[in-house]
Amino acid sequence: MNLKIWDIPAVDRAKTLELARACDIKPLLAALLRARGMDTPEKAREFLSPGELSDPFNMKDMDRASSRIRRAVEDFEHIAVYGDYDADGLTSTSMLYTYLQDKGANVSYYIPRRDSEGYGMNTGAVDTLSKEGVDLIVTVDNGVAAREETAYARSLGMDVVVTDHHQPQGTLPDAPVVNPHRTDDESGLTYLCGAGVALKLIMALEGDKEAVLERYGDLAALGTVGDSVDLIGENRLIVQAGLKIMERGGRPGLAALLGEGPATSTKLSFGIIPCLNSPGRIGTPESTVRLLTHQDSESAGLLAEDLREENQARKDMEAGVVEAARAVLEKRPELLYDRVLVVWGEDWHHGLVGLAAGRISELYGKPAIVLSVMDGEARGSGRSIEGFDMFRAVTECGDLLIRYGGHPMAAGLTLSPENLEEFRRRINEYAGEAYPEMPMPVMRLDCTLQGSALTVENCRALSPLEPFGEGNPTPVFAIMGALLTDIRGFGGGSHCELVCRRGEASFRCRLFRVRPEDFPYPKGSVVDLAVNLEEDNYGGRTSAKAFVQDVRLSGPDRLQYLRDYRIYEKFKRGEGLSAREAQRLSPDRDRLAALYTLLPKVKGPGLGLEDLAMRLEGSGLNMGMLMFGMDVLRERGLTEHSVQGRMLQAHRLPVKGKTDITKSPLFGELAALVKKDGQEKE
Ligand SMILES: [Mn+2]
Repeated sequence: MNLKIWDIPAVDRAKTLELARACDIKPLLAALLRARGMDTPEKAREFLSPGELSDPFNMKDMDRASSRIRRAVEDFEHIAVYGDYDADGLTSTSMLYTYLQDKGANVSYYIPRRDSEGYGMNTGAVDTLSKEGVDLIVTVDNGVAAREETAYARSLGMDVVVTDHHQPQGTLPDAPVVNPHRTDDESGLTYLCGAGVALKLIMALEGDKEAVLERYGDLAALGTVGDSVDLIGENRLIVQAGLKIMERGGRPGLAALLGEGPATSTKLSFGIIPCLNSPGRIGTPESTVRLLTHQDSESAGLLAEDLREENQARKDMEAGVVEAARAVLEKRPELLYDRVLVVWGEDWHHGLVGLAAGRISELYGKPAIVLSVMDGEARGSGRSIEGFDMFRAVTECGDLLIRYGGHPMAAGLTLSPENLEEFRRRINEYAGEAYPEMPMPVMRLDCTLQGSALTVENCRALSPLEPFGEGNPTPVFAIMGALLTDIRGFGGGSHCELVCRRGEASFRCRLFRVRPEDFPYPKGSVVDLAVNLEEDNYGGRTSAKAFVQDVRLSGPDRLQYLRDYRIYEKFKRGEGLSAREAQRLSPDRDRLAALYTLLPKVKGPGLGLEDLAMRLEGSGLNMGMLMFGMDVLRERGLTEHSVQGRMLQAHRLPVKGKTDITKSPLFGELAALVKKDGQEKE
């Protein structure tokens, strides 16, 4: 079962109106600013008004880096831009390559392969560049850790300039190193991505900051959104400028990829950036650089079409990995009760395991690690939920791993396949000790809204907050207590459209990736909706569209549902329970009978778990008892069932003779797990 706890900050009406008046903005915008911590007119104005670009030479070593590159341009030395295969690395590469070409430099670029070379500089690549007659290597989005490779390049007679935004570890390479994370860098630009640092380098080379932003802001914006760095400070300026440039359609390849309609940060995140990333994952990353540096608008359409096709192939392959991972988990359902889901398979594409881990984590509301076994090695990637430190957890199992790295929300790891089972056991053992209660998946909302407020005018009131992204998320609104009057399919039946009524207002909203038959609540339910609001200009008509991020039944206490469900998970893992916990799980004969009578007589469509729990609340049956009770009924041969997500598939079986349901051995198993008072401290 996967439920999210909603966190909706209370709105102080008086203070919101005061802020709206002081800044001369709409109350809705004022409420959002307050919800995001901009609660004084000063803070609000500072956030809403664009600041200024700082002097690129504030960055340590920018003078050394730019003068070395300038000399290379003047002397027609062969310059190689050394990039990376993700959106940040590819946009950085495209930006610096285009700029140097425009300056008439002798320039080429090099992107390492994800599967065979991995991230960063390697000596094989340095050899290749040396044979090609390269005089100067300029790294973008990598290089700060390449101390040995830099020394090797210099031993072959090449110079190196490093530009990067990754945390330095140990001694810096012996070269000019531009990196806002250097301990002796005082620029304060630690939030820049690789493309942001490359943009600063071009500003240093060119002199006119504004002109450079105007010319390359679109590429820098793609790197900034693609790398999920916080949209604060100059990152806001970069993305704002970038969106304007894209709207004008300056770069042929990008214009072709963007297609019709306005450029928004959502469109970048969900439409453009996955296309830029796909070649680096499953194909040749150079296709992205070719598209981004292409000059001819006629053939740019073809390159964009190729990238779209490759992205579709990536999506299909990713869905395949997710399906395969789910099949593994559902074949051994006991794995689903683990605190950290660990799942692996043979020959899953390495470029896709991270995306698959994100999807599995989202589906089950738990941290998830997906690994692929290939060529005698298991390589994988983990994605966490807020509050659980994935990197720490992986580090605790470091002795089982060949390589690993990451941060609290994500980690990468490599190990020998024979250690996989032990790794799964150990990371869950660690999680059990460090997080007896795992953090609940939380959905953060901005404020509540009436159904009648889903208007174009309100969409536009939000635009001063743009660009949305990391650190400044797209606003999410709660619409409470809406009557669900219809559930329709669209997009060939793979998505839902919900038709709702609240008071006089009726409205529709769209829920992606859930088929109408998998929607957990029946028509006529009263629900709370968490929605994003977006202006839509389809076929010349402007309307407001609401996209459902989450939906729940109005009324019941979700936190209690989740808590009781987690007691049931503890029982399934065979962990010790307190007497009170065991009591929360243990239904009496009447409650079991109430549960039994609500189940259909024959196999049919699924039942929503929360819906069922709500109907059973009157008989004192909670979510934990419901789950435990289903196991009892099955054990007694009375029913069959399975659980998927928030849906229960269950039906009664023909009854043979009399059965005493309270005699199920499961009650004995439950009692055996109850800790005696004296043992509780151990
Ligand atoms: Mn990066």
